[in-house]
Amino acid sequence: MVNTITADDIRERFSQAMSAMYQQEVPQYGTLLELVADVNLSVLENNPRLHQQLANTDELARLNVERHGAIRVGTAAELATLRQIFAIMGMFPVSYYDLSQAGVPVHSTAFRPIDDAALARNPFRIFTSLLRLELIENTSLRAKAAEILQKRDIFTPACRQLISLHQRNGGLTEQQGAEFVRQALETFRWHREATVDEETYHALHNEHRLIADVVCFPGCHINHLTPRTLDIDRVQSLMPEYGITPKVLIEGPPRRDVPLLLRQTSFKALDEPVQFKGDHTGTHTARFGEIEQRGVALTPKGRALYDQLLANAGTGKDNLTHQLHLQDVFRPFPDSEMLLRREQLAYFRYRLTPSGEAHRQAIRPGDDPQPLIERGWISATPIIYEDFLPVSAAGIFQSNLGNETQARSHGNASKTQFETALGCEVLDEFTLYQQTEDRSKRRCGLV
Ligand code: OOG
Ligand code: NI
Repeated sequence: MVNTITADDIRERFSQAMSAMYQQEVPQYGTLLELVADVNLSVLENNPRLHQQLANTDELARLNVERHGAIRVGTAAELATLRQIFAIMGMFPVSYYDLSQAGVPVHSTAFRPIDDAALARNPFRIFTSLLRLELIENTSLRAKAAEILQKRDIFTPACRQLISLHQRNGGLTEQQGAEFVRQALETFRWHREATVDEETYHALHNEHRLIADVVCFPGCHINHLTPRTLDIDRVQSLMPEYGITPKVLIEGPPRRDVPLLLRQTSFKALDEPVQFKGDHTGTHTARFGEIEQRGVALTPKGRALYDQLLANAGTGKDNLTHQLHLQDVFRPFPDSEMLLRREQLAYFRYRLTPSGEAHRQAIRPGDDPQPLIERGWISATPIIYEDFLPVSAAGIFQSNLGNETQARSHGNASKTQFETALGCEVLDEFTLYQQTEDRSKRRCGLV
């Protein structure tokens, strides 16, 4: 095909277009981007070792473009079409998250790039939730919600045509790619005109605020777009100075010398004017802001320890008490790259240094990397966690649903049901990290 545009290029353009649109829709997001950029710059200035490490691992360039967004859809067909759209952008479903345990009637996956080069270029991710209508207890309301969802098409006709064109031709031209980005973006735009009357909105809202959010609008509006910071504690404490009110607690692990997994915080959802059918107006809270700090991806062993410690921690009333308590609770978790590596708690990327290159023939498959690292032949850097944490996601959902939403269990996880809706299996995150580590070892001659 002549003049094809790559999936990486389409994703890059789409994430830029999405960020520009969200800045228009939610001006506080622009302020948040400035704050995060300022803090990242000062962290790098004060920490030359981190600066060097990020530069060496191609992480520096991606930092300023790194975002994740979140959307919620209502039907299996919508989810399956999204899978095709994201595939065109080189994003694939990784992991299954059951949020029903936290009283949120959805289950989710994250669409994201999976190979090293694509992640280094632009690791844009979309946390995507599917509403579980079967969890609406009131049967007539459930039927009504299903009927409303059946009637809508959240994709533009041109977007559908470009998806088919991509499937037929195995790619898009530059011009088609640009048009695809424009058309796909429409699905994620905020619409102040609801598709239902005020009464229906309130009936669905009373069942669960999230149900109204998914069912009552003509698209699946992006509900937040999250930049990545290198110091989340600093951003959280500076937010009020920038006119932003953060949620009380930072979710996830405590601050560490070697950051683990993912830490997140958000600011409250906005009250936005809505026009209902039949000429009534009201408000809806949908969109909010979030920031995150990413750390090393944990192995199943590391993750089990993390989950166990976090379960013991509970939640504190204010962030300072909570963080100090978490620091205490996490003491058994080793906090040096060397120990995390030796105890196989986290994944690392191995590289030959220039002197390692010179001694390549002395390195044998099966060699213990540790002495080679000490000799300066091999460097090992943490593999960044690219996924999400269900407990953290639940905390983010909850804080933006209003704290009146108490946790209630909604039955069993239903991964198979989710995959049927999606039209394929979700990828296993641990397998992906293990493959990345193994590939890097192979390049060094260690396996
Ligand atoms: C998604 C919340 C989860 C995260 O970063 O964990 C999430 C939503 O509210 O739709 O985005
Ligand atoms: Ni998020």
